[in-house]
Amino acid sequence: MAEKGDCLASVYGYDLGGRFTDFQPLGFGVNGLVLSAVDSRACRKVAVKKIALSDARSMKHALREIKIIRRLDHDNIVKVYEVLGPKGSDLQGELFKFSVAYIVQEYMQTDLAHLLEQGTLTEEHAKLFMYQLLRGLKYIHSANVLHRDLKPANIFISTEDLVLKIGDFGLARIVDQHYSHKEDVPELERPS
Ligand code: OXW
Repeated sequence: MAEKGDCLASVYGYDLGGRFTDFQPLGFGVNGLVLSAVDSRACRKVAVKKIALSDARSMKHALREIKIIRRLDHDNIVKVYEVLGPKGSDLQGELFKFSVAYIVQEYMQTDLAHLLEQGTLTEEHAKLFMYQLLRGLKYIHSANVLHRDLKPANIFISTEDLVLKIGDFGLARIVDQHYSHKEDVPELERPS
C-alpha cells in the first residue's frame, strides 16, 4: 500500500522526494505531526517529524530543537539520523534559507502511554524501564539539557528487546551551567 502512504504524506504537506515511502501517522508531537516511513536508501523504518520554518518564532523553535538533538547521542535517547530540507535535500547548516525541515529519527515500535493503557506490564518491566529512564535522564542532564516534557507518550519502547528511549525534545532547553538553585534553598537543619 505504498501509494496510500505517499498520498497521506502529501495531504500532510510532507514533501521529501522519492527516497521515503509507506508513510503512516504516529501522532502529534510538540512541533506538529510525526509520520513513520521507510527510508529506501538506508533500508530501514524511520519516524519523520516535519518542522515549519515559516516565521521567526518557529525558526527559533526549530533551531533550538535541532541544536539540542544534535548534541545528544545515547542508548536511551531516540537517535536522530538526519535533518533534511524541502524534497529531502541536505540542509548543511543553512536552515534559515528554507521554509521547512524534516527530522529523520530512529523508529520505535511503541510508546509507554500505549503500553500502560494495555495494562500488561509487570514489576520486572517497571524496574527495567525505570533504570533505563533514569540512565537516559542522567545523560540528558549531564549534557546541560532539560527535557521539560517528560511523559509516557514521549518515552518510546522497543518491545522486542525492551529498550527504552526518551524522545520529543520540542520543549527542551539548554541550561546555563553557572546557574544554581543553591541560594534559594534554605539549609537543612541537622537532626539532633
Ligand atoms: C516512534 C520514533 N515515534 C513521535 C513523536 C511524537 C508523536 C508520535 C511519535 C510512536 C505506535 C501505538 N499506536 C503507533 C515525537 N518512534 C519516534 C516517534 N516519535 N520519534 N518521534 N507508535 C510508534 C511510535 N507511536 N514510534 C504507538 C501505533 C497504536 F506524537 N517526537
